[in-house]
Amino acid sequence: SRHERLALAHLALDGLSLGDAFGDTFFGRPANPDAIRARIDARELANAPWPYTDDTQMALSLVAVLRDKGYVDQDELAASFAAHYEPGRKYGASMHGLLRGIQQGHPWREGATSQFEGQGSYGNGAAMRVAPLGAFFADQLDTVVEQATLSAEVTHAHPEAIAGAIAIAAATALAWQLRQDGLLPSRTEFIDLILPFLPESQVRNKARRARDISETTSVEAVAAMLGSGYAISAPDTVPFVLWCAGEGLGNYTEALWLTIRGMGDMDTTCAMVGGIVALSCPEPALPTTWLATREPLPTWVK
Ligand code: F2R
Repeated sequence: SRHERLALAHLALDGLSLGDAFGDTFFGRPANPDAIRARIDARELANAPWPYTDDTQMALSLVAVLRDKGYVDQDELAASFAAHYEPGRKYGASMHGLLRGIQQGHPWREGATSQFEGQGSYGNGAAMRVAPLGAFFADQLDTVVEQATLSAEVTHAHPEAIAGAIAIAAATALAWQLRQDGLLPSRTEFIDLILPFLPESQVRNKARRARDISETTSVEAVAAMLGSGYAISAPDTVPFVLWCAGEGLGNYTEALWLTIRGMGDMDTTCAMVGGIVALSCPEPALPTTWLATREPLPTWVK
């Protein structure tokens, strides 16, 4: 039922926003990887509150549109992104102009397709917000692919950004399906299930590499091999996220501690991994003490 779908979308939203807020507490600190690694080794959490960023802010709109419409109404989604645009949430550079343009009445499609001299954005912003959509349509993978594409197009017209969104949404849906079946696959098996849904792209090629990396490889080496989002692009972020999610299925906090070791775009890698892995965990999926430290989500998405 719509009610059950929405409950799954909210679980993914909590997993995503908690990952986003957790990751952001490591991000932008003095650029000293050793200090960050020492905190990770000591499992040292930042003091409350943990503010969330653009990843969550845009995911809230997606959940609100799914709640109200039951599908991705692109005009509604664009309007919601613009209505809830908060410039201080650390959006990707091109989003400011795009969302201000929509606020001023410019058509979203024109804005999205004209980004970067007509290429469209291949940033990771379409993938970072999409896990709740994968959860909402978790029992229908073809619909996940179609609706993830529609949700991406509103801001990210580049095929790589769309492939990234499909990958994260499909991973979330599959995480839920596998849990329903009582299965906890290996990372290799998990990524193998995602690959058939991905269009030909760098994201897919690198996801295949993520599937095939040997079991003894450290997360730091994987981040160096695949990229962990320093370029904040979909191909530089999503394959690493699939590797981390595949390794961390069934254990939310360990999945995030693993992901954070990869450094890079930490709020966004953790948001994506958190959204996926939340759907794979036994209840309660998320640590209540961590949830209590995250900035509360606004009431308009309830
Ligand atoms: N690191 C950020 N945001 C920057 C924070 C700036 C500032 N310090 C602040 O505090 O406000 N994280 C956020 O950005 C990522 C999501 O980005 P999104 O939504 O995809 O944005 P954008 O600008 O479209 O793409 C990101 C960058 O990718 C490069 N790029 C994309 N398409 C390109 C193309 N066709 N050609 C060339 N370059 C392209 C550009 O550098 C874009 O700015 C998330 O990590 C989010 O948390």
